[in-house]
Amino acid sequence: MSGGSLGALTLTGSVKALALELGFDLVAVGPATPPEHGAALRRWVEAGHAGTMGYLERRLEERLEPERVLPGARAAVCVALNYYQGEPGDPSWRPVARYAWGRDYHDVIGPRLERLAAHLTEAAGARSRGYVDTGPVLERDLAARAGLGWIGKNTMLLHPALGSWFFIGVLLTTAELVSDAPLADRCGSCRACLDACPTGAFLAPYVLDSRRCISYLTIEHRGDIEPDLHRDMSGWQFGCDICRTCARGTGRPRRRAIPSSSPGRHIPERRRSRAWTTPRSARCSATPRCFEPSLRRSAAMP
Ligand code: B12
Ligand code: SF4
Ligand code: SF4
Repeated sequence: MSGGSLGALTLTGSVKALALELGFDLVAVGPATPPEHGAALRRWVEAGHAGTMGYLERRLEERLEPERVLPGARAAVCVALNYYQGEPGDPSWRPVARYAWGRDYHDVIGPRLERLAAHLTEAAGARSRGYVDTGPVLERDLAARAGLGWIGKNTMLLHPALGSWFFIGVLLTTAELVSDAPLADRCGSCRACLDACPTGAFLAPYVLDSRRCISYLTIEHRGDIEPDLHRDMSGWQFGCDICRTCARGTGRPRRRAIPSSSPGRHIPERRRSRAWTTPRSARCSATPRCFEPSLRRSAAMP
């Protein structure tokens, strides 16, 4: 941690302790200033790499400046929730990326961020806003600067103990907190994840063309998928974990055994029956945006 008054140090210590108590695996604090790689984000959007994810462009200026999201924001409390679970007991889960095996992570992380916000209000009268893939916040960039992990060439945020198998939550706050130091890059000359991508989605290190990414194609994309890409999609039906398996410096990922990330049974059953209609699956998994046509199309792929 660098600098800071005694009050800020105490407050930082207390919010971090509460984050761990709430079940987050990691917590780190960084500044809420414009993200370090904002220019890369702008170039990426302008080049069309976001495909049809128009929300990334619509709220670009907010992504580039946290102050626009929360006026007076001074710090970003960044948390990680491990979702690694090894191999699925039921093999019909294999074509579903691990992040979608459990309860909807927004529902798990969001309320915990609210608890952190309430603590900062009570202790320091601060205003805070929590994000977990839910707003115009460049989460990996802010979290990397806070020291929650380093950004790998596959664009994932990685941590030496967890690999890239974790969700990120970001709480922007007006509270004065003490920042942590960023972690050192561990990729070096490795490029295993880039070479492993079956659809050639990486145009260069740190540059992913969503339009070729299986995760985008099976979750975000609406409409048909080019036959050439179909062939390369290695059977994935919802998301993709191929570039997630990074061994360098990350040790063996720890298994998570909390209810929030235990696979339910309804999703594979529904996939088999090709009748993914009920909103219940949306409530119980990380698949809220996974509506019927996408799933039908995935299930029908050769
Ligand atoms: C849009 C989006 C996607 C898109 C685009 C992904 C992408 N790489 O851009 C698609 C649908 C493909 C996708 C897929 C996945 N996603 Co997603 N996604 C997002 C979302 C909503 C925005 C990301 C974004 O702004 N992308 C734009 C690009 C330009 O930004 P970026 O990926 O962060 O890239 C940065 C670096 O490359 C960096 N950079 C550029 N040049 C350089 C150079 C150097 C030297 C360095 C260090 C950095 C650097 O600058 C860029 C801008 O900050 C975030 C949530 C959020 N609000 O932040 C979740 C998020 C990134 N996704 C997440 C997850 C879990 C996934 C999947 C693993 C799901 C799956 N299993 O299928 C895959 C992973 C694919 C991958 N390799 O990224 C997690 C990532 C957690 C983590 N540990 O990193 C997030 C943070 C959600 C969350 N709250 O947990 N996702
Ligand atoms: S596989 Fe290699 S290049 Fe990719 S994130 Fe891991 S260390 Fe970095
Ligand atoms: S998630 Fe899969 S398709 Fe997307 S970049 Fe990684 S390996 Fe390639």
